[in-house]
Amino acid sequence: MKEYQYRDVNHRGRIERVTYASTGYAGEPIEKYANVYLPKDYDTSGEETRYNVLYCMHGGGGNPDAWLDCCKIKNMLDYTIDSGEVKPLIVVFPTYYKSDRSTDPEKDGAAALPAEGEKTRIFQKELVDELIPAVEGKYRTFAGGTDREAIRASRLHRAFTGFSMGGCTTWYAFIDSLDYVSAFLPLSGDCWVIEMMGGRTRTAETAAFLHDFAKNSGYAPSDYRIFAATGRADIAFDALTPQVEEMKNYPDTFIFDEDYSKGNFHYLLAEEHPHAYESVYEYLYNFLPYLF
Ligand code: FER
Repeated sequence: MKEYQYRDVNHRGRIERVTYASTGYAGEPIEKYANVYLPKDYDTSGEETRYNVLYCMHGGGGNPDAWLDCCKIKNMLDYTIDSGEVKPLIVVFPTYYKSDRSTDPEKDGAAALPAEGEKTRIFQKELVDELIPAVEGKYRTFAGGTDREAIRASRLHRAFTGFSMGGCTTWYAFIDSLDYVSAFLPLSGDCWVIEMMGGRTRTAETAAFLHDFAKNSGYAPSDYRIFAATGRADIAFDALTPQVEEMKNYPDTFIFDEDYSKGNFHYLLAEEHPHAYESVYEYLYNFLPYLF
């Protein structure tokens, strides 16, 4: 694994907020925001210049600012783009919570609050019907419009990643939003589609579910890519590692390769890294050149 060192970068991108209308768990109207990273030269690159988009989800208890506040991801994006290692892209930091700041049940919908993993699945509809239209209707991306058809047509230019519960969100993006997203980077989070921590507790069923879904999706293995990662000192290690190993048993859908430019399925295992944003942004650094 390539480690990332902080660098002084003179040509930097900037962060803007996008607000959009959504609904709470009881269907009540709410307003939310996402942070949007715009790469250097976004304003001067010209009307024809279009940008790939990476959606980047926080972990449990987080908010749209968590990634930006908890690790050197902005410096890493500025550096890799300025040095030419990574093609300029837009990175969006949303939240799967129904409020931007609080996970307090009193504010988030009291007794009817869904379980944490379920919230990350409920988010998938918001992603396609509310967040992507708000972001990609505003900025110069490859989406030719904001309806589902236009978002589907530009899926090769859209990736999704997340840390921990954001990794759980990423597996659900694969299952529920494959029509709209082509690259998936679950970082230190396993797939909870069978049950909570199912990568560890229900390994075979989790992998079989993912395989059956992919097989029946109508997409060929070359139409999607999965870049998973964690560290040996991470609480997700015991869940994600068996899940990945089991998924390797289905090479008709998940074509594993150590080389990120080959196959469609990759696993980066860092030696000592714990469960932290400061770990996972380095995994992203390793994967970024291969996303689009
Ligand atoms: C995992 C390990 C930990 C995981 C989620 C967590 C989705 C979440 C921990 C927390 O929010 O405290 O494999 O997978």
